[in-house]
Amino acid sequence: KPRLYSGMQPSADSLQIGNYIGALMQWRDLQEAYEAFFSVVDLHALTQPNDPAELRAKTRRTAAQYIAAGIEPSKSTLYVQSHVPAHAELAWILSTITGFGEAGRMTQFKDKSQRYGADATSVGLFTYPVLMAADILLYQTDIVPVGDDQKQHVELTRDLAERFNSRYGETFRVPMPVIQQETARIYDLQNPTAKMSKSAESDAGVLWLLDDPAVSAKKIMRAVTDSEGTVRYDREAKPGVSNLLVIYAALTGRQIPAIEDEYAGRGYGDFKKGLAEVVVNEFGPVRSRALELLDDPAELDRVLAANAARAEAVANATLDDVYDRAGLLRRV
Ligand code: AQP
Repeated sequence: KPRLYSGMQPSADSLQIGNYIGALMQWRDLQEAYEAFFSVVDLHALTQPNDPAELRAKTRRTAAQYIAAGIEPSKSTLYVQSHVPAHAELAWILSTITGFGEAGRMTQFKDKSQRYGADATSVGLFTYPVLMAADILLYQTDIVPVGDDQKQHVELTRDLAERFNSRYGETFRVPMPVIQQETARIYDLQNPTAKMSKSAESDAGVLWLLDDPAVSAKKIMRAVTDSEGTVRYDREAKPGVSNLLVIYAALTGRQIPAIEDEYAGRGYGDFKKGLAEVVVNEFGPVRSRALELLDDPAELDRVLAANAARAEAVANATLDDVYDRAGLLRRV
């Protein structure tokens, strides 16, 4: 089977519906046809300020939500990035073949460093894409399903793989990014031209996977719309309603025109009630399964340890080859 790699940062207590629709639902479908590696990228999360106890909790919570959303740890390799030391080790090697100017062109770094300010911008934030390249290349990955915003990082990964291969001989498989559809992009309910995000300033427009169903329903009823009153997809003129239609369609597997027809001549209130029901029905079981898993952290940790061992076997084989080719004297 071809290999697939993807991951998410444990940057909040709960994932949001954009992570679910844009990533988890696709991962769940892809895990049948691919040998998949899904990581909770805690080393990446360290590039933002973190409370240590909270980071640990968020890491477990993120893993529990992967499983609750249908990622099967017996089928896919679901592990915590820092459990496999090869990630940090390969990142170092790759950093030695990454140009300073090349890394400086990464738009996510430019955006984030501007947002954080000079004092909070670390070297780790700068080399984030190199660590991401290491994540992907360690597993001889064929495809990387990512959002549009990560495309540049996967391009860098490909460049680094090709550079290493031409300098030291064929070592890495060169991965392809699989960019998710625009219809899989979810926007903030209160600010529907901004991407819904775990780190949004206000949580009024964020639908959390682990929110109480009543809270999710209330957020949907309060979502920003427009004064036209027609349930119709038009991303430019009606970003709020269009976003709700995309969520509705993604969670039900229905086409947007069919949903528009169903709500033709009815107001936004009815439409929002319908969507709230869809969201609560979809998330209810995911939420209770995640909470159940979190009730037994020892068992969850055991699953993660077993999966890390599987990941490590693949990662270490690549790293060994890399060290050897790069000319590092091997310990006997
Ligand atoms: N709004 C979104 N719509 C569709 N997909 C989304 N993803 C995130 N937000 C949306 C996808 O979820 C995965 C999460 O990746 P990440 O945790 O590395 O960080 P991110 O993309 O930056 O997601 P967040 O939620 O906005 O997190 P923070 O606030 O921590 O940066 C990716 O596959 C992403 O495409």
